Amino acid sequence: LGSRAPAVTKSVIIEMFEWSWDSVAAECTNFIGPSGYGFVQVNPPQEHIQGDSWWTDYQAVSYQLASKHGNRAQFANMVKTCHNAGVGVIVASILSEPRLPTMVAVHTDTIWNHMSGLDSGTGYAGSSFTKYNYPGIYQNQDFHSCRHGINNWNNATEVRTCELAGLADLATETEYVRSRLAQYGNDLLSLGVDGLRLDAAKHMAVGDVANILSRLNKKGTNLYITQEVVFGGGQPVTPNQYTQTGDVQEFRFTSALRHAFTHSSPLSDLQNLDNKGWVPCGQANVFVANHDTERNSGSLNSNSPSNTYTLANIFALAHPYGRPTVLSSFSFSSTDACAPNGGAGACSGSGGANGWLCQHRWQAIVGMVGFRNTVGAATMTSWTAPESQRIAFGRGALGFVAINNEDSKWTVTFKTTLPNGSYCDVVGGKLSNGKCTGSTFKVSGGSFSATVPARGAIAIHVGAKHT
Ligand code: LM2
Ligand code: CA
Repeated sequence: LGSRAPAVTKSVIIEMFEWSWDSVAAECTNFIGPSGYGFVQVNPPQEHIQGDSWWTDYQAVSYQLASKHGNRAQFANMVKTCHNAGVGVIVASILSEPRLPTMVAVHTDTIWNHMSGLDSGTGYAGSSFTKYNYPGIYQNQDFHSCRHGINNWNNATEVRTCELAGLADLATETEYVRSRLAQYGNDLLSLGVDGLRLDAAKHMAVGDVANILSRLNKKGTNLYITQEVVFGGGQPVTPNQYTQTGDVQEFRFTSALRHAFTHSSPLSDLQNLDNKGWVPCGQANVFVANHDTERNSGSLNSNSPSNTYTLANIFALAHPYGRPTVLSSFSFSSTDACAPNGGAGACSGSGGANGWLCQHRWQAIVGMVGFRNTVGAATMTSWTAPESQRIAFGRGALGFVAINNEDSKWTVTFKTTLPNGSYCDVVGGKLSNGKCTGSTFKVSGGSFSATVPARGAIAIHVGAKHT
């Protein structure tokens, strides 16, 4: 890597779905920081209903930081540990960008739209509640008067004031609710949280979101906001309406990848994603799958055939559109099933352990994180798609990727603007102590020859180049 290489920025988020705070902290230190991820997104940390399903944490009952993932001290320790991640770990032995800072920023999934759906109960930390009455926090008048589910998604008022999945819907236009939600947000920020994923943002008016954000202490400095606004064809509430309050999760990207990688549409249609009417490139937060879509057929998931889940992740990390989130989740036989080991996430080597999938450790994925960190904002170059399910492109003179979503291997000579030299394929291996553990490709005079495996990919970049 020459001295004129651009400054590396770490842009990739991992959604650490259902990981406990202690296990996220350990993983930040052991792997996430040193391997080049920039951010972790963790589950909602506030007190929630009791129960055996993973989704109990989406039913808030108080703002105590006391959840099945850990208590306040553990949450604070996680943020601190991730901020200090990797200190003392030998970076070069894990990836090939030793100049990277190892700090990992922490984003918190944040529920501002609703409280719980149960009629009554006792929360995880002992708080009693009934629906519409959370003692000391909210009472009847703090909830919208539409006390039933959303029936008509073509009516913006219903989408914003009726009940998503029967969850008590907060009157986010009122002074008291806004101030209480901002107080919760500020509590998270006081513990060092760097960003918020606004759960169910679609179900809050943009003006309400803007108002609450304006009350946050860190607003305008370093706070990252990504908003969950699920696109629905023909609906009046759209993802693009939320760009004034932060990044927006672009679910059309998720479904386009599902269609393309399952051969329902040409992969080659995904060259330019800026002209599709989606959230603008600089504000889109994109993913192959999140915790909802991996369960509801909205996306590919780790059970998808023919390596398509991994190939789609390679695509998402290689393509310049949006800021990618990699899901790190667990295998499940029923969609409600809670996480293994009481949420104590665990990985092993380049894979998972105890039912945890540890997608963030898969070589193809972590290798592409290094690719993305290296290519930064470089424009797409040298696009080629000789067949609809075979694509390749460069990112300026910094990286090149080829994806073969066919059942037979693809032997080809690629044109590239990469400088001459020997490059390590980061999909199949890594450069470790100057040796590539996978295939090496030799660029000479603006081209290189390769055989891309059936349902496979190769990727090379100047950060993993033999000297
Ligand atoms: C989200 N984004 O807007 C989360 O990404 C999603 O995971 C949440 O649903 C949802 N919004 C509410 O925050 C999950 C889960 C649902 C579950 C809710 C609430 O996908 O299945 O709903 O959390 O825990 C469950 C029951 C549902 C019931 C509801 C209320 O599955 O049948 O509805 O609780 O008791 C009557
Ligand atoms: Ca609402």
